[in-house]
Amino acid sequence: MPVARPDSSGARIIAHVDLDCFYVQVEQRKQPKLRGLPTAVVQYNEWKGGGLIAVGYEARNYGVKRSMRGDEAKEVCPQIELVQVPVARGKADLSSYRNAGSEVVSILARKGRCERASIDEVYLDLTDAAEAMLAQTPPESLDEVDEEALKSHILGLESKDGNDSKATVKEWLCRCDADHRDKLLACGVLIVTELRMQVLKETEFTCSAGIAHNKMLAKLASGMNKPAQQTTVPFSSVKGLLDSLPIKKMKQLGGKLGTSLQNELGVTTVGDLLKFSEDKLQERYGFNTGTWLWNIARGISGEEVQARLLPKSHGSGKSFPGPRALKTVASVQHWLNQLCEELSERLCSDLEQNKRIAHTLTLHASAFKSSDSDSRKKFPSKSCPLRYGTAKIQEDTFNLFQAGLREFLGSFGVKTQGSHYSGWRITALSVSASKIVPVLSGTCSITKYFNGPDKFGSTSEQLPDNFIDAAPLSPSGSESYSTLNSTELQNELPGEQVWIEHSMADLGQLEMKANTWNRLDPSCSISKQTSGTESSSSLDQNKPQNRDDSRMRSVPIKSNQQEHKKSALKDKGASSILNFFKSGDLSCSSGNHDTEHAETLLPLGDCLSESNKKQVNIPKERLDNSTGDCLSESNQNQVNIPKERLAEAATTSTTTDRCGSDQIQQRSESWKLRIEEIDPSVIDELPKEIQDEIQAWLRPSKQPHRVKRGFTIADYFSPSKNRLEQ
Ligand code: DCP
Repeated sequence: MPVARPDSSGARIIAHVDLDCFYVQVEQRKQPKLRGLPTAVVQYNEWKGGGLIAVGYEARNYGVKRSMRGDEAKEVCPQIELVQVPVARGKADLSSYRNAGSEVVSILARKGRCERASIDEVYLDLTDAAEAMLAQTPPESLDEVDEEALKSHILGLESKDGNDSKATVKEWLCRCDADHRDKLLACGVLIVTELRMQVLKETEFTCSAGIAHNKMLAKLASGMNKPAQQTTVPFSSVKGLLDSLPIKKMKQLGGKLGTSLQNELGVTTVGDLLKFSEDKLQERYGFNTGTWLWNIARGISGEEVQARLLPKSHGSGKSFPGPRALKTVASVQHWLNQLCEELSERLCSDLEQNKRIAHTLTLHASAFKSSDSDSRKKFPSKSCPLRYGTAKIQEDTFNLFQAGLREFLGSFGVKTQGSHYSGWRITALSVSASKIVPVLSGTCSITKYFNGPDKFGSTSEQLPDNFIDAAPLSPSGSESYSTLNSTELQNELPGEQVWIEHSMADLGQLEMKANTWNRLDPSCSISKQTSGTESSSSLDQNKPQNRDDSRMRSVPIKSNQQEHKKSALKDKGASSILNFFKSGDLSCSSGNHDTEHAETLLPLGDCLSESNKKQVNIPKERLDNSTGDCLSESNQNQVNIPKERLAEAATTSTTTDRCGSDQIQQRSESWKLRIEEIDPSVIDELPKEIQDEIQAWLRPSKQPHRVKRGFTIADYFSPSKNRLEQ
């Protein structure tokens, strides 16, 4: 459920920047001859010309929509240029889009705190820049205002007395008698104009933007005038904007909560919410959600722009629709190996370029039992601590798959010996790496992080627990692709909410749960470098522990808890756990098993560039010796972070704004692709509203929404309980 956050006392200037028909622009930059021509990008699936996933504005003018297949698009626009998404390892390869997005982020981050919300969307907090401009060169002091800024749309502003719109905009921007909020907003308009022009100059991409006093309003505005335009929401226009905005178009109201508001309170627009008191909304939806609803009806949202320039997870996935469903272990393993290879490349690249390490490996799959294709049972997602090196990731992922498969089949009452039962089909696979944190320089170097076998072998709560339980898995195993979507998880997994939210919110501060941080060397002094809310206990730093001692334990001493788990693990991928305890990777080409627990630190070799080799060492046992796969693909996901932003760049967040406006209506109509055709690898990086929609599709079998009773204890015992039960 959404939670209200207090709005900051002063006026903020927030921009939401969204690249126009993003994949198309990337392809047009690659092939300039396509510029100006009706163009669309199609999925890697050639059936009927492939599904369109991005449509250029020239093609939109002919009526081409994202919901169409290539053949259909050709019917309405015979001259359309269809470009296929690049392919690598038999699946869509989004790296060129990711890299292009990173180029844009690098530019936008020059002016303010910057949050990369999806592959082509960014939030900026421009408050400081706007305040500075207002103090030094206020718009009212300008003789000339840039032409591009004069093309801005100011919501609620109407041209008067035959003035052309540019003159009206200029007048609005340069008013001396405007209040402080509007003056700041005018500065925001000028700053965003400049940024968009800079993006165009340096990358050749056009983007659109919304500028407002909070994220929610900025996001609503950015989609209103596309392409290559910007829209501003002055405080005085907020009511007008929200009054007519369909409730389902509002952030976090596209799903069950929005449906409940429609069906049970008769709310059709956000403005309709104004009819209800805060008490009434709280009584109906619980304290937090009630307050949140009351706030959004008034355009109030305190959600901060989080400083996050880099992706919060890496994923690689592929779907196998219809007859292409996988039905043998060998075929699953083949595809998992491909996916892991890609994931490993991206992890190494992230490590090299951004000095970040991921902690958790998660496997998601979609499956059905061949005799039961309508089944609502989901393949459980599985997670374990992530070990670097392609072979290790492949091995661990395969073990996760086997554990998931046993559980999946077990839910049908099928007992398997190994994977001999063959009545299953896999329709999608994806592997992801999450809990990505920066490697701290200084006392806690990456050397220590990766140090040795004791990370997985000497503490009581480590791998076995994580391996089986740490996955964001609902009791029914119905989790799908949203490991990092805390909002979704919040709705689905009340019991796990705290864990998810905590770890998401604190990634940058390295304040993570003990089961993750147990892997850290106890001598590491991270807590001294963090804000330290939980760090000391999480890191177990006070426990005196001699690294040499722990190294000597080639067989870890198991606690009672581990003993207790042992038998269960037999059925749940225990072999991989044993492999974790073996620090020498069998896949290492050196094959030197004598060094299993040696602490010798080898340079990362090919995985790192020369300059980085000096700084980053990884013990032999944590590396796949085929380090050639630890590529140094130049520029992959690299963001040139302006110096002044570096300090901010370590936090993470989720962003869940939704669009409003007519254009947004069009968008939602255009996402109606068939779910089985969606490549899971793309989902995490798509704009949030698309992710939400896909998540909704992934849960078709869910019970229709029934508002939960007893959101708070008070609600549960309140006299209204009976009413709520109706
Ligand atoms: N995308 C995708 N599959 C979808 C939807 C989108 O792969 N079902 C990709 C292609 C898009 C990119 O994500 O180019 C960004 O999606 P947007 O919704 O921002 O749409 P566009 O950028 O293509 O167009 P617009 O100018 O309307 O924002």
